[in-house]
Amino acid sequence: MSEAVSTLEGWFALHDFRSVDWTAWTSAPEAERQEALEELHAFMRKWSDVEAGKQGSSTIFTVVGHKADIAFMHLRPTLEELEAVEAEFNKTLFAMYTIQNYSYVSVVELSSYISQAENPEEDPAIQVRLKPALPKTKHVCFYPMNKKREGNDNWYMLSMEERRGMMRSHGMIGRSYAGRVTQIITGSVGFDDWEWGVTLFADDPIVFKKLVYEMRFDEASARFGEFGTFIVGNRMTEERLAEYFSV
Ligand code: 76R
Repeated sequence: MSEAVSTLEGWFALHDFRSVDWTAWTSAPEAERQEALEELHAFMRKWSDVEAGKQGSSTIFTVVGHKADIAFMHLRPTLEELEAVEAEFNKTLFAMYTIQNYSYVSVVELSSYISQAENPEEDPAIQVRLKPALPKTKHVCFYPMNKKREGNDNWYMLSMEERRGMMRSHGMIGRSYAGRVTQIITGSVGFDDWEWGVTLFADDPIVFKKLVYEMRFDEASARFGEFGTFIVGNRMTEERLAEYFSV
């Protein structure tokens, strides 16, 4: 049996994708729409307090295309807290105008292919990656992925050295995008339908296309990458909320 790579786990993650029931929304009384938006504003303020207190992080983005209209990404220290944010939101007036059409449950993961921390609990650089404040970039891209397990292309049958070599090459490509993109890798084996969630943050959406395309030529992705649905969108700010939902 090949050696499993050891991983460090940080905050739990929920990606919560919602479609807006536009027919119900546009025909709702103005006062009700205002109340619903006020609730969402209140949540956004509460979530920034959670982030300031280093008890998690949340971001909202709008999704372009039919897959959803609005998406929430929450990071929290425990699965119970993650459930609580989702349940609290579900009880709002605003949530009644939404339909949850996709969600993804995972946990922030750092693997040890490239570097191994001596004492991760005490290492501030590791801790900030395991418990990150979500970047406030203009755009977000999310997709789930697997490493292939088929015939000669079985990632899980490779030796540690072979996998490490490929992850090194993968990391080098990633690093050439430093400053233009931030990736958060969340592991979801045992939690959701794919093995990882990939969430990318950038101010220029073309960077998502270039990075993902360049990686397709790299062995770790070319031979072993299997991808789910891609979702891309624009960060929602308190200022943009009124405009997006105005009727
Ligand atoms: O964490 C590190 O910085 C070390 C190097 C590194 C690892 C171990 C790294 C760097 N990644 C790692 C692990 Mn990654 N990553 C993806 C995708 O679309 C595709 O083809 C793949 C989707 C992107 C775009 C991306 C970007 N990475 C992983 C893993 C876990 C694999 C495992 O354990 O088997 C997956 C699934 C994955 C997928 N990667 C980077 C990036 C970028 C931009 C970097 C550089 C990060 C930096 O240096 O800041």
